Amino acid sequence: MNLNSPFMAFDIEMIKAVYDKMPARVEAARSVVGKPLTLSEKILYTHLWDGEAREAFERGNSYVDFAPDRVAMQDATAQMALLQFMQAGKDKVAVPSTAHCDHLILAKEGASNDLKDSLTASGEVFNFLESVSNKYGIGFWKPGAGIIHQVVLENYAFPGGMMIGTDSHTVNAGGLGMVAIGVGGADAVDVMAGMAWELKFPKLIGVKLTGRLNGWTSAKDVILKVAGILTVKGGTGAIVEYFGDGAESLSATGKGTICNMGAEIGATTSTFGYDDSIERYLRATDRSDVADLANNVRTHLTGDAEVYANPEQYFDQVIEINLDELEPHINGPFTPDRATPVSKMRAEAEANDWPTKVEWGLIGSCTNSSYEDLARASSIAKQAVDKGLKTKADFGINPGSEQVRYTADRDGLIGIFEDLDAKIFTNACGPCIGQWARTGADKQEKNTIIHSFNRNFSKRADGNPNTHAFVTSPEMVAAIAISGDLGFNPITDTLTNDKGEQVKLEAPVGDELPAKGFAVEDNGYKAPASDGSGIEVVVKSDSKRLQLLAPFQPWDGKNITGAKLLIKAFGKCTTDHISMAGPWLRFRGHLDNISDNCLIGAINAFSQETNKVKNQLSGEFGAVPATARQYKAAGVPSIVVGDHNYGEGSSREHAAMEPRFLGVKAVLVKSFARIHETNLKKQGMLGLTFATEADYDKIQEDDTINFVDLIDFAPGKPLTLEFVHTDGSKDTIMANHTYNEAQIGWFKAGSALNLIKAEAAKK
Ligand code: MIC
Ligand code: SF4
Repeated sequence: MNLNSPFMAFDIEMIKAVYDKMPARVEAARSVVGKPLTLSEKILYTHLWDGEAREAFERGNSYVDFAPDRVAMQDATAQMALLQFMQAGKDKVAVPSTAHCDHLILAKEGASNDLKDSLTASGEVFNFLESVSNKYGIGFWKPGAGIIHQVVLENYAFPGGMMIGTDSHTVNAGGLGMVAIGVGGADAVDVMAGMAWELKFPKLIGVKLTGRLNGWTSAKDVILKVAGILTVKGGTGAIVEYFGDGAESLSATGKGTICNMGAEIGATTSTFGYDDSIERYLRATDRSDVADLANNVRTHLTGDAEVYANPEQYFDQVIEINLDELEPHINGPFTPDRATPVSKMRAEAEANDWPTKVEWGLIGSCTNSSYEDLARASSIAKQAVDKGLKTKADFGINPGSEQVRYTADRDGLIGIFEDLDAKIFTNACGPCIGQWARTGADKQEKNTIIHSFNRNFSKRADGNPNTHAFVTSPEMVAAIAISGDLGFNPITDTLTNDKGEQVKLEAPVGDELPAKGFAVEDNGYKAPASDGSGIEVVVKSDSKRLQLLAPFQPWDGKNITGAKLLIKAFGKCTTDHISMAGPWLRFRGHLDNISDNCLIGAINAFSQETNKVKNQLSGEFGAVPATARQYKAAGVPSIVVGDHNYGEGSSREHAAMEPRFLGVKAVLVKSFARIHETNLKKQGMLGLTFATEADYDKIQEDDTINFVDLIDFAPGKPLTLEFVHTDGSKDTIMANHTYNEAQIGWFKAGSALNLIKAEAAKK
């Protein structure tokens, strides 16, 4: 282990401590549960806050306190997380934590210019993150170091550990056998402040993988297929545990990619048992000491044999996928669960009138540009060069980390892409999060792009609602970018080369790990000061990018009455609809400014329009944020109504803080995505669900809303709301909630942070 590496002594001691306690905790859990255990249970029980195994928790229902081992934050969410942490009254983080600058970097011309421009444009934010990290003992990864999840996989993830991160794709670390969960910043504050972290004990979905990937099929296709089976809601409240021979045959980064996109099916997280491929990856990334420690407790780092032999008895749901038969998939457009096997794409596209001419192929996003991915995709690019083909679509690549980029460059992979005129963007999120200066996007033309990212919600990559974005494996992105045709099936189809000949692309090949080992000159890490007490964190009062937080007001103890309906959102309302990313990322540290994007992407159920709602005070129609600000100024509370899986997608707590800041008191929906529901609770909002879904239809545009029994707010007791219509009639609607005693405390205090502050002040 290299002492200058970011992997500090602090971590190895922490990992030892986890492995020391694991055997006894697993044994105790096995005896109280009274049956063999899945891997997920072993990790969860090992990380119980009080360490006390007790009778089986009710899966999907019991709130349980956990003690995660570490925290990771990315720049776009770290700002809010750390602005909150600064208020928690602590000198230092209680567990190893890192901040990663990856989201705020534009993709335009290519890495060197783009990175320079982004350093200028977002320097204030990067400096803020660097100085807060330095002060509070947080490891800092500077812009260009890589995408948080690739960097975590390379440096911090370890089998059997538990981590949380302020990004929904934190789940990526499941690829190394962790239970890694995406959360809002307020949850991260709990753990960094040394407090317990609460989660509903998850349900368990087992995915048995048999066979072996072959030909054009890649790890990405496993999750594209699973997404098709489970849909964007099917994993809600569950850990997806992969096992079987097929699982063991996958590379560690491939496993990471599968776990990663578990976020797209709403899963709490996904994980794989420790095996040889994970061990190989640990050793290849300079962590032989971790592999040795893991080998000592190897049997605890995977599910019990009985579980995997009879999974139906131990998991709530079991899915089986035979990798021998799995076809490459392309998912989309507009939702990541619309799964189409490559062989059916042409017919699907024609039937649905999706443009088949592909304008851009993009490789990147989390671990979708690992060394293995770049190696396999470059093998396709190389064939194109050798066979006299050019890309018909534009082609761009964001390597996953500087270590991956440097190594891929040394091994000639980057050069191959460049021979094909690909643009190499920064080691960062780039187009995946809308940080893409795509020429012509403002014309809003109907067009198709294909990428290896996870998400393809409307407007996500380039802001154009008419861009049809499709998700596929990196190697398939390369093939389709070369053909320029969404319907191209490389398994059967040929392409015409510069001599007019018909040529075929052979199936991709590529090393799982670099034969000559990984290398890097500057990995981009900056260790924090050992004593940060003298460091001053400066936030300028006139800054447009950063704003210190003012506490939200506590509940006044009264029923909320006379509230107005701000918007009844129709259909899909993801966090991208509630708090758009792209250009708005620049305000992630400034609550007032970013609130101007509040719900601007949500579809108004009464008009099917976006960002146009009725202001009940003036009778006029206006933008959602402006209307909310008018209600707030008039002292009128408001509420938001929504459909199913409201708040799907990202972990960004801005989607909860903005409405809170703008005076919204409650969000009443058919169902919530997990992270968003917690974020609402943490920020002192009421997150409620219709007891009778059909009541959604009763809500009218001019409604005034009164809570009838909020003063009796108690766990397990539904709330009663009156919707008074303009004709004087009213509907009484029952709303369920999942608040426990402590969470009701957050609501009463105005936010969870207000409680932490009050505690800190007592000491
Ligand atoms: C995303 O992929 O949507 C993001 C950007 O990484 C988000 C976090 C964010 O909104 O900052 C996520 O997935 O949590
Ligand atoms: Fe970044 Fe995209 Fe991964 Fe989110 S999904 S962390 S935006 S690369």
